[in-house]
Amino acid sequence: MKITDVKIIVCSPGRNFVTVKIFTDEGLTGVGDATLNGREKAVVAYLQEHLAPLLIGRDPSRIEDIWQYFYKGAYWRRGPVTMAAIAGIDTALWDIKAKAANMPLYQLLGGASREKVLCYTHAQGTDIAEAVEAVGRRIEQGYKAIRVQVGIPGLPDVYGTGKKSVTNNAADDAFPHEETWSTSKYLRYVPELFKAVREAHGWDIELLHDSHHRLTPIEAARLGKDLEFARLFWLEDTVAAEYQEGFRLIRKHTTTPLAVGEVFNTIWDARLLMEEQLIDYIRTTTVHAGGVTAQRRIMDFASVYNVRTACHGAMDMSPICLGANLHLDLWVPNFGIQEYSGYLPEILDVFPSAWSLKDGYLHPGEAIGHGVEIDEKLAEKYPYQRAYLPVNRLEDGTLWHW
Ligand code: CS2
Ligand code: MG
Repeated sequence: MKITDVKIIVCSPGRNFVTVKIFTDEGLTGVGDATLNGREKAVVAYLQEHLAPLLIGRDPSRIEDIWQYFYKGAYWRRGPVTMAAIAGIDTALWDIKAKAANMPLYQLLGGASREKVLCYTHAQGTDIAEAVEAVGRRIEQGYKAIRVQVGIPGLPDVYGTGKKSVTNNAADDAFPHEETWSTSKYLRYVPELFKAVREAHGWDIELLHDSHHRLTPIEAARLGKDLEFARLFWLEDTVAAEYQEGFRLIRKHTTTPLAVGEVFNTIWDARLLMEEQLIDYIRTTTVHAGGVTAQRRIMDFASVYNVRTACHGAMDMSPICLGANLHLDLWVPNFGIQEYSGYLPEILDVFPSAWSLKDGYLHPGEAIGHGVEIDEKLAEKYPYQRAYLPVNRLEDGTLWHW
């Protein structure tokens, strides 16, 4: 079999997505997600100019060799743009290989290790009452695990609670939306949120929270301690994790489980965190960590150190990324949980998917390949529109972590 063409499809059904579609001389095609929220066109250029021309004529079954060729062959290794581009190609090649083998991707990885994939979804409110109500609605929908975010009194809008934050897509602005932040206001208020949620909804629901990289290690340690009463499933992205050793301080002070890694793009970003068991869940996801080939490697490495998987699954991961994640989730022995923040209906129209959701559990389905396609005709109806993730400033104007 030979690769005959590679198409990079950019569309915006509610938000921008970058999709790689690979064609072969035997009529099989495969698709992969290469979306990098807020920097989509950088990945498109990387693919169109530097990688796609090198694929024509290659044997699509040589997935590992192609991955190494693009990873080592770049010389300038790693980074979100490079690894998202490689991910789009890699995921499409695994799709083709599983189709050629006439089986769902999870069978090619080693078969199912479970019957269904536990997921968590999002609930948020501009205040505690709204957030508590939102959690109730998610429980009624059957979810077993819910991430809870809340607006902070005195701050105009906070990550995960405003319209722009929820869609992560400020397409209606020429510049990134600017949020305002106060760590002290946040640290005082979040324990109140979880006290109210536990009082209202009890203990049979798993609760998660995302600090979105904004704390210092000692502030993260304080929050972890202050939240131990709530027995969270995890506290996510407390500290921007370039300085992995910083997590030793957090670990010393709290037993609240920690999750990190959605912004990581190679195993090296998480190596020390996992080797020293400074985290409990690794959040890398297929589109940002270099595809199925690399994600499987990270998952296996994590299993050596009692770290469980927790693929990032916000709306800016396309249904293709979710589909590929779900095949890995069904196979991986050290599975933790899969994020599922849901999709706008127009997104699911553009990306017909075999995966399904029932009573808080997902399943990739039994379609051959990873089970997700792209409706190219429909995708054309949603042209790309430049959009930015928000930025975050402290009350004195200092540019902070978003
Ligand atoms: C968040 C994401 O889902 C999460 O855990 O951190 O929504 C994140 O803000 C976006 O994926 C960024 O594009
Ligand atoms: Mg997050």
